[in-house]
Amino acid sequence: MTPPRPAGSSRPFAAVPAVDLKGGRCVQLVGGRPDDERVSLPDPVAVARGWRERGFGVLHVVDLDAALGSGSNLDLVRAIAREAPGELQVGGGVRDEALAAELLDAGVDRVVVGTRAIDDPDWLAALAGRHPGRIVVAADIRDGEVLRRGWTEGSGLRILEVLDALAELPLAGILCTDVGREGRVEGIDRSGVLEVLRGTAHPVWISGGVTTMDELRFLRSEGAAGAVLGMALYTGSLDAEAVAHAFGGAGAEGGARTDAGQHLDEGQDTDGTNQTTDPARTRR
Ligand code: AMZ
Repeated sequence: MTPPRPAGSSRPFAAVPAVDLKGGRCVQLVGGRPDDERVSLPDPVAVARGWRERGFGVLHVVDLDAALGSGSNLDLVRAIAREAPGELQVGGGVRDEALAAELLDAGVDRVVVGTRAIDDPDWLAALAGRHPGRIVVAADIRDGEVLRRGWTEGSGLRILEVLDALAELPLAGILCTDVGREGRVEGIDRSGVLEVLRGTAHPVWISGGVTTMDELRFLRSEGAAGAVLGMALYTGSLDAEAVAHAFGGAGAEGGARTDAGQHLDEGQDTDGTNQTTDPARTRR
């Protein structure tokens, strides 16, 4: 097993807006439940472009229909890669190598794989071996158990055992979403996050409930590769420009780390933007 990362790692950190696709729209769900849709925007490509324009170097796109087995938004993913260029990670419904390869060919930097990665370790090892540094495993959890199939089923596996099993693979990293916190804008479970960060030497993106600049500073100082931001950005709880300025520029791999955020105080975190003209802020 590879040694866990030391606390205070200087690995670059990126705050990464989520663009979750469902029925051709950009949505935000609570706890990943399709019946609890709080944000629904008609033009995901415009939303993605909006995040780029605000200064986010990395975007995280999830095809929720594909993750839930109810359809595909692949054309939209391709359009985002083409029309909102920049560092991009994409997941949801990647259950065969052909789709992973197609996404990489379309300009996606990292492909996120959940269900099949958990169900089929041999397939994952082959995939990671063929695309070293390009595959992220989604180890999304509720009460420490790793979930599968659009978070509708448990796997019976605990997060730390999954992290151990992944230690030797040439992955781009691990995405860990705290499903019980996703969409609630109530903050992260810091001790749970630390357990995950200390349980693996792979880069880790944390997702689910990230709500404040202080949490972003915490995740950066504890050595996370990034934080995927959803509801807090879409509802304006987190100020997009302040986040992008402080944490948006560094790619997960090798981008220049910006420390500008350390010069902002909490008062500055929430001012200075025109939220009404931003398509990504429009709630419908
Ligand atoms: O919101 C959900 N119900 C949901 C979601 N956002 N279910 C899965 N996912 C994401 C995971 C990961 O990025 O966080 O889909 C990806 C994994 O999909 P799959 O199909 O490989 O398990």
